[in-house]
Amino acid sequence: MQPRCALTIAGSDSGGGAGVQADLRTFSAFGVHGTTALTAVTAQNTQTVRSVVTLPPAEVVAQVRAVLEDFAIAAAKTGMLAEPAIVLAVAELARAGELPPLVVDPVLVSSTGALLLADGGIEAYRDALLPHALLATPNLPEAAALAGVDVRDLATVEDMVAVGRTIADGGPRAVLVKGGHALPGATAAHAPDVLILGQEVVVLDAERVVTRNDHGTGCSLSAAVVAGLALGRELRDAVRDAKAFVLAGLRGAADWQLGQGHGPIDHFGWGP
Ligand code: PXL
Repeated sequence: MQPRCALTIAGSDSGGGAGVQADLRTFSAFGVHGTTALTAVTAQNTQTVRSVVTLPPAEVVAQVRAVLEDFAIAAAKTGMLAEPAIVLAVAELARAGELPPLVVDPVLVSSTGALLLADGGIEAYRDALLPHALLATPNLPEAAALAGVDVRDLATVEDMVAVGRTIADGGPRAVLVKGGHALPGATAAHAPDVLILGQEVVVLDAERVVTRNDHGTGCSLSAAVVAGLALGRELRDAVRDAKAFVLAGLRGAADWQLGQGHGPIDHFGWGP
């Protein structure tokens, strides 16, 4: 027996809560060996993103190829891609058939409100990268941006289904619209996600964990799906398991005080 391998194409969070740091912890929690193609270095902590340095797209591609040419990578994800040129470079790898099944987490802003994607990035995702995704995992603001609607118009589960279908029409095989960014007016005790899988709609309901320690939940969710896929699970089961994994992580870290702001979740069941 030896571990399966997965790849994350994402940015570094110096605070260790999100980005490749969260992805690698998630892969490890599933017993999957994680490889990385770094897109950007962020100087950040639990409170703020101070600065971002983006790597040249060619260097992102070089990392991806170095990994893919040596490891049997069973599944991959993208996180923070920072700039349209990097989105397009990854899309070209996917178009050329060089990438394994791909989960695209269309990262736009950090949980502390910093912009993590430059102008033109949304269009690059929509037109070039999403058509090659097995699964896209937008949260509500990201889903609204990708579908060209106002996030304030996403008020019900039915709205989430509609926006998910619009995004799915653009290419990804499946879309998971994440409700964690509270639907305005919806039941605040719940955080329903909606999975669009072809004609099928699966509503994944879960309690909302009230905590400031929510940094890296999106990264961890998409990484957990990738880990599940790498372990041979069906997409639907991988998504369910991933949601349960993040919920457990939120619960375990709910009272942690690592940093003064949005701390990380509990990837390893360390608990209170
Ligand atoms: O959660 C999105 C995200 C992705 N990648 C990096 C981040 C963040 C949020 O802060 O810092 C590097």
